[in-house]
Amino acid sequence: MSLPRVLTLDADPRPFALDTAACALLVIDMQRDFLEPGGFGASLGNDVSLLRRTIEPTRHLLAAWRAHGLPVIHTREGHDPALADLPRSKYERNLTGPRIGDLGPMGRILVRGEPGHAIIHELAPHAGEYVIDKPGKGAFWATPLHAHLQERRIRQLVVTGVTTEVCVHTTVREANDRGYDCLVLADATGSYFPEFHLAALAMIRAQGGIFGWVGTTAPLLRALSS
Ligand code: C5J
Repeated sequence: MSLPRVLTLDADPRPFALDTAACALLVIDMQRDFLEPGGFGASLGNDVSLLRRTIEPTRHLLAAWRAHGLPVIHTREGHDPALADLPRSKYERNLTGPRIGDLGPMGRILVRGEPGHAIIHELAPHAGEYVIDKPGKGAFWATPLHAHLQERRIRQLVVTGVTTEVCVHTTVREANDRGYDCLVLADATGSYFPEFHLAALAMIRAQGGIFGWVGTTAPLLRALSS
């Protein structure tokens, strides 16, 4: 099934004209460390079950997106086993629970190669999809993401993942400053704090879309299937 070059999608503050020849789906940090008990999110005292509502919309979107051979990029937050890329400030931030690098039920917390660092099985990357490991909250900092997108002439990002106000927001701000248009999907992004989720989305679409656009998966799924 061939797609029109441009899909016009309902979004705020105005419709988003998705250029199917210059876009990628960016799935941020859908890792066991954030979505399952015993990982990094839980170590900070969060109720990780609050993020699970994002899984089904993202799974459906991935299936529809992949059916057209459109590019998918996954990110994973984490650190190398020696913690050489872990700033002291980030390490010391958690005063109460186990810290990054400590052993938990899913291996060492937020460390690459450990079971908790993996993307949840429901959204596991397919062969050939680009997986970016990032030490920070933003997917552009200390990663090859910008070069990867530039090489492929990608100018638009459809953004999903967790958490809305931390890694999604940081990445969207970084992308915006580098000239990418971002459409952030509300039902496929989530936070441990529902009020932060809403506020973060409001910040993106405010002031005429100061950082980007906010939509949902439904119009995109309809456009991809029609
Ligand atoms: C956090 C993230 N919340 N992926 N990381 O520390 O949003």
